[in-house]
Amino acid sequence: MAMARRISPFFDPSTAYWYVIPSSNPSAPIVYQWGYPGNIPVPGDYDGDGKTDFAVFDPSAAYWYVIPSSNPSAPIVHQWGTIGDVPIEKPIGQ
Ligand SMILES: [Ca+2]
Repeated sequence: MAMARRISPFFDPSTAYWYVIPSSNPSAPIVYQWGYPGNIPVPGDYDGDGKTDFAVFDPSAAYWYVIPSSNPSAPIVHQWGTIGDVPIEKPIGQ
């Protein structure tokens, strides 16, 4: 039996384009622009609905920009950290 293999999404920091292969429809990759060139991708489930949200951290301003999957039309903009900080992969303790 063949194992399903998940292909990781990626983020192009020079253009701020995301490239995602959805597990529900692998033949239709999603190409999505979110963030600005130079931003750091920080995808995660910020709204707690169990789905990963598009999110970037701007190290030049220490702002986080999140598109919550539960309400994509209301992006979350949040200042957290200081200029030059580096976001870590996962919250400590999880
Ligand atoms: Ca979510």
